[in-house]
Amino acid sequence: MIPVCREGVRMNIDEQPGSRSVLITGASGEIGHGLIKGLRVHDDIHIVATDLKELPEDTHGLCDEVHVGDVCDASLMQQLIAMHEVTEIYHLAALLSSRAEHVPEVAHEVNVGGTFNLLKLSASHSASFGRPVRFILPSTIAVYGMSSLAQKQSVGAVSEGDCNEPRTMYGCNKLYCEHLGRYYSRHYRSLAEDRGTTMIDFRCLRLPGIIAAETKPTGGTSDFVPEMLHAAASGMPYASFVREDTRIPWMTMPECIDSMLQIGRADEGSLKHSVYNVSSFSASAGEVADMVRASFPGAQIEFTPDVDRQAIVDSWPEDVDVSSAHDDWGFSPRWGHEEAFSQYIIPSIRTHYTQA
Ligand code: AKB
Repeated sequence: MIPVCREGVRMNIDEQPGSRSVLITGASGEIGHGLIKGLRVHDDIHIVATDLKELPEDTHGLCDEVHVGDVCDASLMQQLIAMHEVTEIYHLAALLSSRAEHVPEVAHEVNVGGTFNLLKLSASHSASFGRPVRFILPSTIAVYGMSSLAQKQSVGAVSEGDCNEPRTMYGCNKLYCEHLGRYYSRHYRSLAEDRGTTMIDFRCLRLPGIIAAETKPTGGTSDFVPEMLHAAASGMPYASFVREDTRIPWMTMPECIDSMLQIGRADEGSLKHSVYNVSSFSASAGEVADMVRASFPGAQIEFTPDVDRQAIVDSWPEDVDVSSAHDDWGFSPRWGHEEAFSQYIIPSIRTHYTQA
């Protein structure tokens, strides 16, 4: 379907009549869990969640509708978007970096194919309903690629335009999807006579490693820190697959959810870019192990690096520059390194395993 919006008129989703209808893909994953809870606080939001897997009971009950299905199934996605008159999409479904290196072609199909389908359907939906669709995509520090460990250790906090040479399929997929989103929102069908005004409002966050107390990640290469914490809290030994000096940027899950909601609500006029770095602190595996041992004195942590996974993390930056996110939409981490552990990670993970 061809977009038929009015030439020169860019409608802001926040000025539209009617309530918000949000589609969340990959909703049963770690971020979906927190995002559904965060969005539910607003009574007037209609939440439609979809995933290949059934949602856990606690989040299922917070959604207006849940569909078990594949994000690559274009007719299912079209049906969901049209039937629920979707105004916003949080597209979380993806194969993460470690999983994707086992099945790179499948990763491409899901990570790129799924995003492409949704962008195309959003453009067509916004045209037929005459309303913009806000499209929020989590991207990743995996879009960066350091050429050597020496570069990683000397380059400092990288800005969005730096070192965009990803090593992994996941990083390549996400970098391309960032460009696709920007293309659909700013240049879609730029030579077509009837192109009208694009009505995809695309916003993207480059997330660092995420640490959650209530859920455990799977399939990522930043999993060494959350795995270490969950093992210690549940009294299990842990062998880290990266060296002690391995450093990347991090953020806690509550801050990740806050930043997704914050960019989702930001005033369109203030967003100078479509892609923003976010992060709260930078820490090495060894520094985290020290904090874990201080809180769980019996913790058994050893370091037995896996050459291939180590190479992936060595290609990611030690830190990212978040000044654009701060300047354009007010991003500010809730906690620094020590506070993140003392105020959220340790108490929440203790509670989680006490109640389990
Ligand atoms: C992964 O490890 O693949 C993700 C990421 C850093 O995007 N957690």
